[in-house]
Amino acid sequence: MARHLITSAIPYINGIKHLGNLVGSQLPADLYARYLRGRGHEVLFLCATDEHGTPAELAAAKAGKPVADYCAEMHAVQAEIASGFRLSFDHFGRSSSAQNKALTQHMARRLGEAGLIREVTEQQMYSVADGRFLPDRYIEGTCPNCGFESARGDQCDNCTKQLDPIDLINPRSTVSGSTDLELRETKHLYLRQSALKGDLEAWIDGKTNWPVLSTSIAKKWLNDGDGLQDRGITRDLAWGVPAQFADAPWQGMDGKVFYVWFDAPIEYIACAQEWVDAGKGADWERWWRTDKGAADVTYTQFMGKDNVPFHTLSFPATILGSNEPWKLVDYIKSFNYLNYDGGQFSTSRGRGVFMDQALEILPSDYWRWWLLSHAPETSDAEFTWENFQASVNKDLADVLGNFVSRITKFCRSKFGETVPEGGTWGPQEDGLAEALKSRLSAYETFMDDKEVRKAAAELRAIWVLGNEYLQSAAPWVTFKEDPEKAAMQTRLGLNLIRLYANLAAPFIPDASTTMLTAMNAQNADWPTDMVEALHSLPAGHAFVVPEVLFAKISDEQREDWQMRFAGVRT
Ligand code: B3M
Ligand code: ZN
Repeated sequence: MARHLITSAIPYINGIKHLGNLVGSQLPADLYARYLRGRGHEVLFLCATDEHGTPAELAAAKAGKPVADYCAEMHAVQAEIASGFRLSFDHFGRSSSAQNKALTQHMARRLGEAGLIREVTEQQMYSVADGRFLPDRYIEGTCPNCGFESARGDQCDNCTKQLDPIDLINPRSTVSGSTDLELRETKHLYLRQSALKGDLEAWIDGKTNWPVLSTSIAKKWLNDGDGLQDRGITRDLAWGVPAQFADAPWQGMDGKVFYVWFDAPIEYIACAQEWVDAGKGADWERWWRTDKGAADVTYTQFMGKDNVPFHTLSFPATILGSNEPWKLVDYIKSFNYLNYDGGQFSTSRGRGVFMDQALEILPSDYWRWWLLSHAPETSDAEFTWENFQASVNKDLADVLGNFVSRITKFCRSKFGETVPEGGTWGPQEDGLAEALKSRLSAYETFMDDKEVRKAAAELRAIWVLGNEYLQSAAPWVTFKEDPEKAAMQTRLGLNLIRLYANLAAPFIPDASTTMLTAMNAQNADWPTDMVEALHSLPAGHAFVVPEVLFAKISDEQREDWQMRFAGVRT
């Protein structure tokens, strides 16, 4: 039994996320966490809301609420939706927690004491109309790198380049739209990332098994020297972790806070403390401190590609620079973007399906299955309603759902609701067990490797094997001349349901529970021996015919939803 720490990128607090956000971090992280738990490993799976910085301030202002109240409300909303999607976080924390404040200040102090922080008096964009400095998202303009016209002050969404507000071409205030901006002097703290370049390079070079998407982005910023410019880690904002504190190794930072991207990843650690303080765990250090047991932990992070520079360079710079034995990430699984029906998901324009809306129209398993089986791993992927309808109807309703309903109903009609007795396996059954065994081993390999799409395809192939068996064994025909043989075939079919419930649990946990409950086999373990697994429900074991597992999506529903989600969320 191994120990696995898993984190998903922590979603910004400002509003409900769309399905593209979900499939880029939280959902695949949940898949992996469920899989590893299913295999008997010890897992700590953490996520939180990212509550500081300009996204939160701007959203709270728009909602007309004090930012602390806004964050508390939105945290509850996001937690509720996460549980609707069955995201099995051990804790869903908040980056505005007292734990994160203390740890962020501690990290900053360590970096300062190590000589890795510079105090810089610089010119910053000040909006005369708004009477304030314009950090990060308070300012928008044209990206100097790729020409994208709505690049934000902190990062270009188009090319992922990390930016400084003064880099933008034709800048404007996002508060008032004003272009009456001028440079004014203000003091900030800079993290001397450049001093850590060698260490970071050596560390990234050692990660030969990472997805190319993760290492290529890291190396791109390392090699052109760009990502490793020293970075300002404070902002002229009111909401955040105060940059001036009791034992700070600097003065004159009153009224300023740490940059949201400085404290957000530290929340991964603070979240484990929150988990303990909430009474859910006993010891967070054995997950995070390599001197206190975390050396045996495997740490995997999940995130969208735009977050990669911060996790491959900035956060490791904080950890390495602290010179304390914090656990560094072992594997970064990153995702491309999911597009929506010929364009992009757009939070501002309400284009696409948002997490709350998705759950209003269909149960979470439908979404989980489609999203994971189409995860944007090697390239961007696209959600279309036609494709969604086809996948749900075929994979879930026809292949899996139909198998379950056919065999359970057949058994009930001929043998009653208990696993029937009699007959012994022949070559066909041996062959099926062999085929399942090799597919299971491929499935495990893909899951271990976090190859989400390939794992989904393998799981589907496992379901197909059962259908093919049932089709050719045809117990409803066999029954007429050889009822004993039909009983054996049916018994095997019922055992397949249990097996499928088990293997599918990471993808479709609710359907899995329904299947296990119907088979009266709630405490099923991950199969280690296929022949044994296919005999685990013995003759005489009671079961019930479950409700329809998956309803098909009609053309009418599809057209209706297509219209409804085409734009402008109300
Ligand atoms: N909140 C960006 C995002 O939601 C950011 C991730 C932080 S991970 C430490 O995509
Ligand atoms: Zn750009």
